[in-house]
Amino acid sequence: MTVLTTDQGIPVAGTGNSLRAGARGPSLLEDFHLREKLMRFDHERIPERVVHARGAGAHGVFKVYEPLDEYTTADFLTDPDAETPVFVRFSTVQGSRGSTDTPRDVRGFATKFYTRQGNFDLVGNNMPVFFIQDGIKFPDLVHALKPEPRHEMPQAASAHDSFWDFVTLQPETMHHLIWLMSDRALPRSYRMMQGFGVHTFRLVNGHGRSTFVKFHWTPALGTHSLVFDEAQQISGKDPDFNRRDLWEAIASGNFPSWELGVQLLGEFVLDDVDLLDPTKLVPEEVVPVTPIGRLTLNRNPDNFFAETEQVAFSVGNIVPGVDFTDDPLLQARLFSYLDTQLTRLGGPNFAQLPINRPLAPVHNHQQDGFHQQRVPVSPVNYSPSSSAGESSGGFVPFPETVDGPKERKRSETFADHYSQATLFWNSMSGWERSHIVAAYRFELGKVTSMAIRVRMVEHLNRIDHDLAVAVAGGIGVEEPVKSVDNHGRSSAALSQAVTAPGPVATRKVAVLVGDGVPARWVARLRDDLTARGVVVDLLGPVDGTVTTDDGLPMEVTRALETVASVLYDAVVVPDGALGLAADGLAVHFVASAYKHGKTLAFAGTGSDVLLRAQIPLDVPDVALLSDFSSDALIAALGRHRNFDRDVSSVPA
Ligand code: HDE
Repeated sequence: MTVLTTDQGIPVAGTGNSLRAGARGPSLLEDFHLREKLMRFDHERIPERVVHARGAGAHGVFKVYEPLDEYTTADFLTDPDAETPVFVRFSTVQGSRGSTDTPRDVRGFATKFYTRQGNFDLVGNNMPVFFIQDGIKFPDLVHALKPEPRHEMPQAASAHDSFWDFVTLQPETMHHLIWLMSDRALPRSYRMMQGFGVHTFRLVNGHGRSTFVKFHWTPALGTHSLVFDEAQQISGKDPDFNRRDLWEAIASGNFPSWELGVQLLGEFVLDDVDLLDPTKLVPEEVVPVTPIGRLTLNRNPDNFFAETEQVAFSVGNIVPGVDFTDDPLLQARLFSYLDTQLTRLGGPNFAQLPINRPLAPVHNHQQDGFHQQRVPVSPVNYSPSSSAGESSGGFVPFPETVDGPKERKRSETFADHYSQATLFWNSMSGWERSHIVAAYRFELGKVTSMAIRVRMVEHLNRIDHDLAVAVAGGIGVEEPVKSVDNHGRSSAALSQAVTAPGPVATRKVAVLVGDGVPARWVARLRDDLTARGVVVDLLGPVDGTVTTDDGLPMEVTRALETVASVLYDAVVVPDGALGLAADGLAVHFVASAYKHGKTLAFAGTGSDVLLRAQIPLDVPDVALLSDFSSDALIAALGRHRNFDRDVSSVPA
């Protein structure tokens, strides 16, 4: 058995009782074990990240498909044999560390590549554009977005006056805002969302030639979202929903993976897009995404604090062969990420923490400071010196010629704030549009100032007149007069409706059971589904067992009252389960699954439960399961949801 010791290595005899003057007497100050234990406890917390405080991380590997020497000298992008270790942290932006996983929010997608040439951090988001064009506005944006200073409300929510006051006075936010109002802000899983580097970066090859580049992550499981009502319910039912999903997938050996792709861009201004403007994207139809490698997450952290909490990303961590551009948002980030760690991680030596340590050797003359771990043995701590050689062959910045007057000025090429918001709107399917309208109505409906609502409708009217009319109608604002014509352009790649059906492995199916269910049928269905990697939970009226049609006990996974349909992707109601149709929880379960566009399958008397919930049995993805076939269910699961269903009158 391991002996319990103090931090000084002194064995302690026990940790259940403090040292007292007599069993009922006062505690003694000399109890060094008590004092040390409490001192350590009192200081367990570190400041949470000022943004992206809530997150989950995982280890993995990255491999490039083919050498990219034509574009870059970066070792991890030119050696297909190299398996580069990575650590990825996904996050929400607004909420504090203990907040829910599923608010309407942007998600962070930050990747640290531990390359042989040092650490490269790609600190991106799940949306390809950002709210503002210049980093000097970031504190204003975040102050407006975070809980209001008077009363620290609302938590992890953009639906409040200060946020909409700010964005309506800062029209460059309009493009990112419409992404935020779309289903992209509600990912079903971190494993099912895209990632983007957002800014334009450079790749630099061995001849010193630079190519502008935008980074894209594409999930193997497809890009899928929750619906807003579901996301709100999950916030209460399981606030760790996305974190748990990532953890369970990796723990069960279903390793999530993403393809890294690049848009290789030659020009500084492409049609009407200035590549230095982070509020713009380059449509994939104009410059396609070239797949270059694969990221696989294959190991959960051993300790959340040591790894996920202490990991320190920085946009400034780049390796030879990659470089920055003059995007003014990116330039500001180059200062911020290094600086913030001083407070968050308590001093300048955070790069020595195990999760931040590069695999490449570190040699320099930086020294001392809080929490120094290294014990330098060389007497030389300066450069040049008589005894130490100087380095060569390291990172050389791209020799961009820079010439201009010093001025606080935005480029004219950054002036268009609406046409890409229109592009996004035009690219949406019918159901995506209705979700966007509902989101604007919800958010603006919580804004108390009518002037702010009116201002927002005026902006929407410049994006698309029909959008503005639809939103205005829900928030008590007068219908605007059409002011501009929609340019009519669209980009199919922006819609989630056209993404191919994803694989079904790790999707969760609830089977509602009760006494009398057919044992063989349920077992066969479960085997069919689990053989394809689907997670099947048998939900019973209470924990323990139900008695099947052959009189034998069948173990249930969970009691119905401890879960909810929002935690599942599909529901099956078998034949013969006694009492289900009279169980309000079961009826509500199927009604809400239907409301959220999920697949429902039933057999025999299972239809009674659906009928009690007023669900029509003749719609395409409400499938009758017969002859033990689960094919219909699998096919529908692969399509994620049926968002075209009219569910407006479903009372759930
Ligand atoms: Fe960040 N951001 N950011 N950001 N950001 C931070 O760094 C900042 C921006 C992003 O999982 C902070 O270590 C400024 C864009 C992610 O640890 C901080 C500006 C994008 C994460 C910071 C931006 C991001 C952060 C807080 C405008 C997408 C979480 C703690 C100039 C491309 C990383 C920390 C993790 C975290 C500052 C804008 C993504 C304060 C000043 C654009 C994914 O340094």
